[in-house]
Amino acid sequence: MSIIDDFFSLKGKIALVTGATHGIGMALAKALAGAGATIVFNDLSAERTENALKEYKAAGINAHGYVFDVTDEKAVNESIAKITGEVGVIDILINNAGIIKRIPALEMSAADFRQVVDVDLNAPFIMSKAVAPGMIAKGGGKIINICSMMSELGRETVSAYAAAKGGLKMLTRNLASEWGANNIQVNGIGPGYIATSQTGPLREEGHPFNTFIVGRTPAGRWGEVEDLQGAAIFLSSRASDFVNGHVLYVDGGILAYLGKLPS
Ligand code: NAP
Ligand code: GCO
Repeated sequence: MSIIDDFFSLKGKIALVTGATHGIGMALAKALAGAGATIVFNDLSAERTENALKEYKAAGINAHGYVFDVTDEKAVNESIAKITGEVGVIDILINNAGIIKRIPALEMSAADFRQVVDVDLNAPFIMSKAVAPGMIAKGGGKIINICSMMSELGRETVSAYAAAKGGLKMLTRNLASEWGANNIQVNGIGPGYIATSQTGPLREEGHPFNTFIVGRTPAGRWGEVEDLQGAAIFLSSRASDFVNGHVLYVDGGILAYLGKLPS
């Protein structure tokens, strides 16, 4: 066996990626499939799940799709039991499903704030708690939480998202602390600004954010979903067995950079 296979192969592993019908989730699922894992994913909509199954199939991936809401604890527990029966015990969980609401804090309702925290922070807790017993019984597992630049930084209009993603970084550290002795590694990936539907409104022609973010990123460009694939394979594989509670920022250097001097 080559050293690459020994460290990075995911053959025989079952990976569940939440919200993986498109965007970052689908790219991460495809990466894990390429490394040999069996892919399970979910979405809120049956139609999007069906379409994604076709897209995975076209890419040569025999994925398993389920429809459930990651914030609904009862539905999550029932779905994990179903997946365990139909596919097997989950070895790798990627908590990817997420939402954002860009509303200034003074105008944001508590209901909107709660909804963002529910999807971006409470749901990763619910999901992790649902898969951990299977991992513990099996002797270990990997959980990857998709964090954000907003796990470290704030900006106008994203108070709920920043609160949730900052909380997700600390949930990552806490679950790593609680479950490390069970050989479960809980880590995060912190994407920079990535071109997906979530950031579509910020990338529209002429939007000042587009120029702002390219200037704020030492790499000088938006990230592509493929930029995150290597980090996902690393944190899912044996290569990261002694990496725990870490957030790996894949941001083209944003967090290292003070920003350009105005010309
Ligand atoms: P996206 O295109 O909006 O995808 C988000 C996915 O989450 C969608 O498939 C969505 O399903 C699903 N989802 C939302 N609420 C759900 C729920 N309650 N139950 C199940 N699935 C649900 O966003 P993305 O850009 O790929 O982002 C993926 C993750 O990366 C998110 O956590 C996001 O915060 C994070 N992130 C993104 C960026 C970026 O620059 N794009 C940067 C850092 C972090 P539907 O399509 O059915 O709504
Ligand atoms: C925003 C963006 C971000 C990104 C991402 C950065 O409005 O500032 O949507 O929050 O999506 O999470 O890492």
